[in-house]
Amino acid sequence: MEAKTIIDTVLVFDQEKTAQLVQAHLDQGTDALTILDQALIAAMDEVGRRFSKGIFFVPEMLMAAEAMRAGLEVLRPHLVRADIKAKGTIIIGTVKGDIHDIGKNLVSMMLECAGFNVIDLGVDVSKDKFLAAAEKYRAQIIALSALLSTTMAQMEAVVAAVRSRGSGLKTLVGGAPVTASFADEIGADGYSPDAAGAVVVARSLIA
Ligand code: B12
Repeated sequence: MEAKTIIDTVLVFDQEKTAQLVQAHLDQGTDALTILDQALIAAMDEVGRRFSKGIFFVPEMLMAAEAMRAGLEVLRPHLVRADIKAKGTIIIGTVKGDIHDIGKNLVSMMLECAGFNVIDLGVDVSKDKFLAAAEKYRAQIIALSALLSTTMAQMEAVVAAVRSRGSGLKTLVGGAPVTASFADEIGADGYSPDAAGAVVVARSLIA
């Protein structure tokens, strides 16, 4: 797969062209996960680099995110894996103060494709909202996403509240600044650096 062309269309914020190229690669037989990793996620990494260097600003990040989303919509049906059906309900959301949702949406999509019942609470979700939803839907797992080092602390608050209830409800954390050692430190039950790994960890937490 020539990933560079898709990366380029994301970097010039072209939603239509990104979607077309993703479709073209699928038509040529490229695996959906390869397109996701080597083109769409790679493009967002470059967007992050340009933001850090002051080449891109928030509007550019947002437009690139929209282009990535257009590509993701084309990929969505191809990420379905009928062979790995699992059971269980997972509440997912981006923590309070944080509005990044691309990674969270990917994790949500992969979990759904793996056969979980996923309740997506969106972004900027408070601790109380996570807990209320877990109770309402009798969830087995609360999955938390954070993309800012400042909002990682929110994860700690949710995990602590879940642990103090001692109800068997599990927590799964992730997001670019989150590490396995941070997850350990705050007492989360599971961590994964990416969406595919989130499925594996979620299954092990429920088994
Ligand atoms: C796009 C983007 C935005 C968009 C978000 C649009 C959207 N709808 O999401 C907008 C423009 C809104 C934005 C705003 C801001 N952003 Co921003 N943003 C990014 C950018 C470029 C890409 C993020 C992304 O989508 N990556 C692609 C996805 C697929 O990757 P991911 O989110 O990491 O998810 C993967 C894994 O982490 C994991 N994962 C994610 N969630 C979960 C959850 C679970 C349970 C599990 C298991 C796994 C998991 O799986 C995913 C798939 O493999 C990053 C740079 C970067 N490379 O991360 C900066 C970045 C995150 N942003 C940053 C900053 C500073 C901001 C702002 C504060 C800027 C400002 N001055 O206003 C605001 C904050 C707004 C807020 N309150 O949240 C910094 C954060 C620095 C830090 N460590 O704190 C970064 C790192 C840029 C940088 N290099 O400085 N941003």
